[in-house]
Amino acid sequence: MITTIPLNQENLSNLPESVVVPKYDRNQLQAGIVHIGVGGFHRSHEAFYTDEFLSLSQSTEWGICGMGLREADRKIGDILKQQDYLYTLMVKHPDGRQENRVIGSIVDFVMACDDPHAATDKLAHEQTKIVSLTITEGGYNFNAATNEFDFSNPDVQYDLEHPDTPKMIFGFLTEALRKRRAAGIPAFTIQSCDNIQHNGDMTRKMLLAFAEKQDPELAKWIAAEVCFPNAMVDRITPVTTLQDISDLEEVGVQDLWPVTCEPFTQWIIEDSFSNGRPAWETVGAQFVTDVTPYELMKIRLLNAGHSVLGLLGSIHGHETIDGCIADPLFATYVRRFMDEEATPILQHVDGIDLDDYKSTLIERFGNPNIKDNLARICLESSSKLPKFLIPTIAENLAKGGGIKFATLVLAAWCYYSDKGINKFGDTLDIVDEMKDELHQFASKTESDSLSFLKLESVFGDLIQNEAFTQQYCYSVQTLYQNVDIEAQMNELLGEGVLLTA
Ligand code: CS2
Repeated sequence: MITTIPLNQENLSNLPESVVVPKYDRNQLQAGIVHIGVGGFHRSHEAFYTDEFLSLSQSTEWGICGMGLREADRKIGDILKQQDYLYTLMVKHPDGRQENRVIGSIVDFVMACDDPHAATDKLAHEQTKIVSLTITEGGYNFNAATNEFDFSNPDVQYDLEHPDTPKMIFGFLTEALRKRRAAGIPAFTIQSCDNIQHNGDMTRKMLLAFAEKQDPELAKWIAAEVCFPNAMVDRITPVTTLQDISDLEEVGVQDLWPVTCEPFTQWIIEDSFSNGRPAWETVGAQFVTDVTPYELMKIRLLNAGHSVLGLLGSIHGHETIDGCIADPLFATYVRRFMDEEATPILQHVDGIDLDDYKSTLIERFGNPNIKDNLARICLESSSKLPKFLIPTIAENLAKGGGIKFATLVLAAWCYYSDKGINKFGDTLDIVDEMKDELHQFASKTESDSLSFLKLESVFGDLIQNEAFTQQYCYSVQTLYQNVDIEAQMNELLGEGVLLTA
């Protein structure tokens, strides 16, 4: 019989020897970082790097306080609290090996929506040196049609009028910075960890748009004092399943919400911090002066590759990314998309061989122990595709490059949003803030093939390009006539050898 030990600080020394535990004194840690949006990715990435850093250094200033702005964050906050903010990272190797490591870098959690004053006090505290964010691609309140901050959002309107009881991220950051300026405390760095090209610049632009409307003087101070480093972040982190929880129990650890991830991890950051930072370079992060080529490479190959497999695979009836890669048709399709459409418009990346990078991506996608569900990949596609895939189409159109592989993905997305079923008629679980709008535009496709593309806040002006609309009409009409996505993929690939996993 295996004894299962509940995870908490007191039990750390009783956990099975195979489980790595933090050896540093967590009681001494101050929270130099407040992280907003503690999901799986933060826990497998920044919190992991920081745990590694704390294990190697004598530092006491770089613990992490998690912060939740939305009701949906309560569950993770409560569980972390119950476990003294500890959790297990289960790193799953392709050969079946699994490393279990308890991460100790998170030392506190604040539910900001319960007490906005306390939350902005925490952010404004002089010990807080970095505010990092994983608020998802859609969290930046950016309108793709106008390229500007979206002031029509009711929460933005509320926050503009209620500076001291904000609801959304930009209201919280602005109020906290106002308090810091008033108290003569230096500004914190705002560090985005979302998959957006120039994520730091995007955060800066959005925050300044909001702050200028609310308090132009403060906006000037923010512009001068706050650093927003751009960064490329990478580690595939599937949604935790009940099976993961019981697998960990088999090992002897009772953790109510562990995180699973692949062994690969990468973090490339521009070294621009307002108020100090952990020496993350000592634990594998890379500091560079310009992150542009790295982020383009990652977003346009990995994230876009995921979306290609996610949407085509969902309609075909695949369930996971590794399931797609085990299917030679899908493995070949995604690689051809990468080689023929995404790569030609990428910049040269110093020290990186793009062919190797893509081969590694296919191997990572194929890790049979990372059961990365297509539902996670397709989640919030309306904020992902405008960042991951549509720019590749637009740039290829401008430069005369190929677009057929990516265009079929948009046609598949239309079918997916319209019908919400796969080719067998099974219902797909669609989660998207724009689900209703997507459905509304997609559902007119049978009478107007271009209807879906009229959703300007997602597709921008793609509909104006004739070369694109021709290809799109062909794909969407063929798909609606016969939902045999496989036939269209085969047709686009033409004669050629299929990759085998
Ligand atoms: C995925 C990412 O959300 C998505 O669609 O592509 O979460 C991806 O797994 C990570 O960016 C990997 O670093």
